[in-house]
Parts: sequence; C-alpha cells; structure tokens
Amino acid sequence: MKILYSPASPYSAKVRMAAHHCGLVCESEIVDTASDPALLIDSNPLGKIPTLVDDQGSAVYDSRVIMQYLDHACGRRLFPRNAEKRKDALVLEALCDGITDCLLAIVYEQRFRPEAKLHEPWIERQWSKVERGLDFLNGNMPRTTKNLHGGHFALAGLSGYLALRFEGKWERGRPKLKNWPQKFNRFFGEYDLYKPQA
Ligand SMILES: N[C@@H](CCC(=O)N[C@@H](CS)C(=O)NCC(=O)O)C(=O)O
Repeated sequence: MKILYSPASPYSAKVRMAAHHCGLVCESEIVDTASDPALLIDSNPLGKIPTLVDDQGSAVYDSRVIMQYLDHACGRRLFPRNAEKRKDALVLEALCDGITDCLLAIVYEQRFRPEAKLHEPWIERQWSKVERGLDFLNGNMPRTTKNLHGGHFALAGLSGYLALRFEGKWERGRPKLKNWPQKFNRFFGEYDLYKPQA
C-alpha cells in the first residue's frame, strides 16, 4: 500500500505517523497537488492528500477514513477498544483536524487570492475558531503515554503545522500545548522525520 502525500501536509503527517506506529508496511510518494498529477487525480477526483492506494489498487481518502482503514488493517490498535476512550480519541482527532482545516483555509486564502481580494473578516473568523480550539486543547491536553492513539497523531500533525506556518502567533498563554511535542516525541521518536516540514 502507498500513501500519496506532501511533506508540509498536516493530515498526511497524521496518517503516515499512524501507519508507522501500527507497524504497517506502507510506501509514501510525494505528489504536487497544485499540478493535479494523474497519479493523484486517477485515485482521488478531489485531488487532495493524503490519499492511500491499497494493495488492490483501490483508493482511500480522506485522512479520517484512512485512519479507520489503518486501524482495521492493524487489528484495531490505532484507537482504543473501550467505547468511551475510543469516542474521546475520535473527538480529539476531529478537533485537531478541524483546527487544521481553519489554519489551512487561512493559508490558502493568503496563497491563492490576490492581496487586494483578501477578505479579512473571513480570515479573522477562521482564526477565532483556531484560538478557541487551541485554548480548549491547552486546558484539556490528552494523557500522553506510550499508548498512543489516532487522536495523538492528529494533535502531532496540528502541532507541526502550527510550528511550520504560524510560529510566534499562537504560543502565548498555551504552555502545555507548546511543550506537548517534546512529550509526544518521547513516545514516538520519529516525530522529526514525519512532522509537517517545508
Ligand atoms: N479533510 C481532508 C483534507 C485534506 C486536504 O485538504 N489536504 C490538503 C493538503 S494539507 C490538500 O490536498 N490541498 C490541495 C487541494 O485542496 O487542492 C483530509 O482530512 O484528508
């Protein structure tokens, strides 16, 4: 199986870390979403990453579906079996991905719109969701031990993306969140290899 990805993509970082954590043999191939390569578009008409292509050539997306696919493929070791803990892990993943969606919306607004057409109120609205989400996370950090689950990998993807694109803009007043990657790295030593990077 193969994951189509880009090194800066937070959702890709999440699924690649999860696959590694589960011990699944999985190739990764970099694709440039901006040029709509056939390799990607033929598998995923949305042209988004990550996209996983399984050993039968069938495509799996988006990242949360890939996480469920990996969980199944590794014998349910990616999310807790206990129903309450599983729900908490899934909601953590949804929150981290949702914050990432807002960050990406801001980055795309600034990247793809001519400066004169930037709509600041919309950017501010996205940023207010980011701020609320980060405050919630800082006040409700997940227990982080060697028993990592999908929620931790979503948080690691988000943390890496914040460091990559928003350094200096979000850390104040959120020390637990800021320091969390060091803790995570203690239990997932390959974070530097997989985290979102330019
Ligand atoms: N909800 C999707 C979001 C995926 C997504 O937006 N990926 C970005 C890169 S981080 C992408 O493919 N952007 C290119 C595009 O939208 O054309 C997921 O979780 O996989």
